Amino acid sequence: AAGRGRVEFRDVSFGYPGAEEPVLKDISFTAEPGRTTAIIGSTGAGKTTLLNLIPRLYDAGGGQVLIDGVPVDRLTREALSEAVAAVPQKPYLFSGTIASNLRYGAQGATDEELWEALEIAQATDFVRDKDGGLDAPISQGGTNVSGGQRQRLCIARALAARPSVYLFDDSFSALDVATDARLRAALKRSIADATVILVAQRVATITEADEILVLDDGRIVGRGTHEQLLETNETYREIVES
Ligand code: M5T
Ligand code: MG
Repeated sequence: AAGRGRVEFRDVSFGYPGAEEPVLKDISFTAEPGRTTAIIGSTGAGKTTLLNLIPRLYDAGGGQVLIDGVPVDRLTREALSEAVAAVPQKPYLFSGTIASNLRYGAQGATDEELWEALEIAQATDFVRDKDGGLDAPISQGGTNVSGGQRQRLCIARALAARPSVYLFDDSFSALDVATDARLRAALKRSIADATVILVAQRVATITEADEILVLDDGRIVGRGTHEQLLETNETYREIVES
């Protein structure tokens, strides 16, 4: 992975082409390596949009997004895809095999490395149970595996790429509470040095974050730990208590 993976937003604004209202306004924060930064906010607040600016699915309209001090639009596509792995809100699998899906972004990974990624993603059991194991077929869109299995395969794909920055967009939502907890504990051990930015709805996922950003209508309206925000931030209380 390139650099150490410090992600910084400086006064970032963004609006979708053709839309009048910006979706993100004056966004500034730093996500440090070795730390988990959680983003919460109601539906439509701009969480996915914010994450998508990091791998340049879109470019910021104003301000800058930087990785290790370098604006993302000055990094090559290769450097950027080496540095950042994103698990999208609607994780996508391609037609092929489990292995070919996991190697997307990690062409050189050995089978052993793929099994390691699956182990962390809590996906070993169901892959082992599939006819063919790593070579089991996946249909276009991953329609032959469940939503939760799809999520875990996409998490394993991100792990196999060994980036310095992980983006998880609501990536644990289809998992039951116990699997979610095991997965996050395994992640904590195995990617302890990486920068993790995650969007989550489940309170347990958020409370462990080192810093939480509360997004409301495209602005950061609060930041801090779970305890700090519970005391100081009305929007946060409404979200976690709903
Ligand atoms: C934020 C609008 C969306 C909403 C706002 C992806 C996308 C979003 N939007 C567009 O106009 N075009 C697009 O392609 O932008 O949307 P978001 O970033 O998807 O919000 P979220 O991730 O916080 O919401 P959710 O439902 O995932 O919790 O006005 O219409
Ligand atoms: Mg979203």
